Amino acid sequence: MTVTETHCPYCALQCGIRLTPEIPRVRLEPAEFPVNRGGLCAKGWTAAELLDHRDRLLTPLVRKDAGDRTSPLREATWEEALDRIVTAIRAGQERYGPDSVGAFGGGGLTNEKAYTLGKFVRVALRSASIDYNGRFCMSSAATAANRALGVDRGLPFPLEDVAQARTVLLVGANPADAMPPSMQYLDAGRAEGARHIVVDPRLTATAKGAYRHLQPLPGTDLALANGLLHIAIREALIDEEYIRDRTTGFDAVRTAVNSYWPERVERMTGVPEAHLRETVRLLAAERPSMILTARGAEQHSNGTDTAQAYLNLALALGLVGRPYSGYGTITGQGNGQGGREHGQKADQLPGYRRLDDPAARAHVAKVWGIDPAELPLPGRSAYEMLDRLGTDGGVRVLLVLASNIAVSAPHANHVIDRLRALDLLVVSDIFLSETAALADVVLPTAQWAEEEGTMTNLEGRVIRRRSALPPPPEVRTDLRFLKDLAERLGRGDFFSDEPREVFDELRRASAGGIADYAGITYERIEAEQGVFWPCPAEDHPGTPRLFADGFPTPDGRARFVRVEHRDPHEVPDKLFPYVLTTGRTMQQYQSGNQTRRVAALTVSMPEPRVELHPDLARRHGIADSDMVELRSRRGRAFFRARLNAGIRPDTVFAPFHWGGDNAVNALTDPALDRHSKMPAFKACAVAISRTEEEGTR
Ligand SMILES: Nc1nc2c(c(=O)[nH]1)N[C@H]1C(S)=C(S)[C@@H](COP(=O)(O)OP(=O)(O)OC[C@H]3O[C@@H](n4cnc5c(=O)[nH]c(N)nc54)[C@H](O)[C@@H]3O)O[C@H]1N2
Ligand SMILES: Nc1nc2c(c(=O)[nH]1)N[C@H]1C(S)=C(S)[C@@H](COP(=O)(O)OP(=O)(O)OC[C@H]3O[C@@H](n4cnc5c(=O)[nH]c(N)nc54)[C@H](O)[C@@H]3O)O[C@H]1N2
Ligand code: SF4
Ligand SMILES: [Mo]
Repeated sequence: MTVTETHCPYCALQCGIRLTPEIPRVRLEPAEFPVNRGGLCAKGWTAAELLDHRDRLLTPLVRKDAGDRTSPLREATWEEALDRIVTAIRAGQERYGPDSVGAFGGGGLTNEKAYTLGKFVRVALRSASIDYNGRFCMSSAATAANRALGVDRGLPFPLEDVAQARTVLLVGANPADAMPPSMQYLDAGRAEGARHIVVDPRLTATAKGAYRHLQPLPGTDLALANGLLHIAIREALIDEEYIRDRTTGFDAVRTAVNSYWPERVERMTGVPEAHLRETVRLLAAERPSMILTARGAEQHSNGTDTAQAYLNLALALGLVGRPYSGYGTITGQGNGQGGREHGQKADQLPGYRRLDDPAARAHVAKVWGIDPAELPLPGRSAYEMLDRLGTDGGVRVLLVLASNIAVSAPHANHVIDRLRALDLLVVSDIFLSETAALADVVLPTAQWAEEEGTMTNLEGRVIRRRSALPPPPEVRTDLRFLKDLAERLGRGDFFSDEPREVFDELRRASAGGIADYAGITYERIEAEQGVFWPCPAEDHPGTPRLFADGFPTPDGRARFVRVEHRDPHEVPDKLFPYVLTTGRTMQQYQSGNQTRRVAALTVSMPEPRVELHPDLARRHGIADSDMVELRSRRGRAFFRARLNAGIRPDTVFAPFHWGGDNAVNALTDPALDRHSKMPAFKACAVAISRTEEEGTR
């Protein structure tokens, strides 16, 4: 019996699992990997169910009548599917120029695939049009970390360090539902008396076990952070020596936070002054301490500045680079970290290099064997690209790999309209997602247990995804599909569909960059249970902990950045009197295209529920389990009510794992953060009412 040690297909924790061949397919068990240590959540336990699921796409699909999207999808050969794609690419580029063909990628793709997709768009399509769903995920925290620390590695320390911290401030993070096995580290700390302060408008499972729950109005986390720093300065809790020796720019921040006095911050956020003072005192005195943010703080039209405000606080307290201390963002998707390093971002080349940096262009062009002048310039960010699909100057032919944007993009009905306006939509997926259902060509792709490659987890640990079984006969990996397509475009020689070969090229392309993988090999990953980047040489041990000796900025110092509170782009008014915030439930994953097909998960979480405070519900005559209609300026959606005394009475919460009438993204605000281009998923204005309409599912 060959046992395959690999990792869960879903979130960034990348729990280790073991697959053993068994009739009908495989047996899945948790492995003793350093991150999960034998733990798995319900999604991981049931992941193998999808390998031979009856809904699985097993052949390419094309429209019965090419060019008519109202005609049904029918099975096709790869030849026919690729021909249709190539014909549309040629026609589009001839008529509208190279940038009219583009790609939308995903943070679930292996490093090899994300790298190849970025290269494919620049080298085979010679187009600037590529971005990916990570823009909707941790782009705000990434932008802030790059500004402050010169590098964006979600956690700059192994997850196990969290157990050693005496104080942890968790801002807009709910790991108890989003990464259940990670709770063993939080729980270990709590058992030793660590104080955890959870900042969330809802009393979550994470908040319930914490020392303190702060319940701000959504979108006021920046004011909260500036308020905490204000108190730290007033009470002489800041680390003057650290600020002097290891940072620049503090004076401007000191001036900026001057006006965030506690009474004012209490009014802005709703968090009592006493809790503000207690939080700073714990962070400063009960060390080591950590500040961790996740999507609750970051997915706002001021998300970058919000993450920045927490970085400012962490730096002022002298936490960053000290043992079991510092700032981190909890990355979300399986390869959310690696997926943001190797070039599927509009402005990026492999190794976290910048596409507009001449030295970076020269280095990568050399590895790719092209003239640097051939490389396009940076393109548009995810929502900016989607917003212009099918318009003058916009993308006309779009390839979507590993994202279900018809469900997960903000202002989803508009995005669906734009997808319909394309000349050709190509979607590669495992199942017919809501996005694939709109496509002209659908391509079936291999699943996690059928492919080789690497993923980089939330700690910056590069790990291996291993194949336990072959994909079904007519199913190809995304690497193979991209190579096949490149061949037809006359650029096949530049591409490989052999993961190891791609990884070796990625290592060379990333060498000398910020995310340097040069010293990482498949063999080392296996022998060392993952290797932490940066790892510039094969005899380099890798870097589990960053910043002990300095920061990768030109002067080696971390940078303070002055940031000010701004109201969310859309605030409640008479017509839309409540704040809608959105997020996750434990049993479902993302757009739900995978987990909604797993029987055990759907039984325990069959439909989305909107969480309402009982007082708010009463005011609208809503009882638990009633159907509720939510309306925003952009659309409406239906949810069954769940009364929850632990949520703010002015705020409602709904998950985004469903489409159609239950799509919360029909409501969300696509206002973008001006630095990261992150949409305001976590705050828009809505009206609520009880309804007899059920909506479809
Ligand atoms: N079960 C499950 N697990 C997942 C995923 C999944 O879809 N399902 N997705 C994975 C991915 S890609 C990601 S990015 C991570 C996300 O992981 P998290 O960021 O932990 O998850 P969210 O539920 O999006 O948001 C966290 C919390 O933010 C709160 N919140 C909302 N608005 C605000 C606000 O304005 N301020 C503050 N302070 N808090 C606010 C919400 O109430 C929520 O409890 O999870 C990963 N893990
Ligand atoms: N309202 C609201 N909206 C949100 C969020 C929120 O908190 N609130 N969170 C945002 C965040 S953080 C994220 S990360 C996004 C996620 O949203 P999406 O990008 O839609 O994420 P998934 O549902 O994981 O989509 C991945 C798709 O790729 C398929 N797939 C899986 N593996 C592969 C592969 O290897 N190759 C190919 N070709 N396909 C594959 C899956 O079946 C699935 O259909 O949603 C964002 N949208
Ligand atoms: S926590 Fe994430 S990686 Fe671990 S089993 Fe659950 S979904 Fe998979
Ligand atoms: Mo995410």
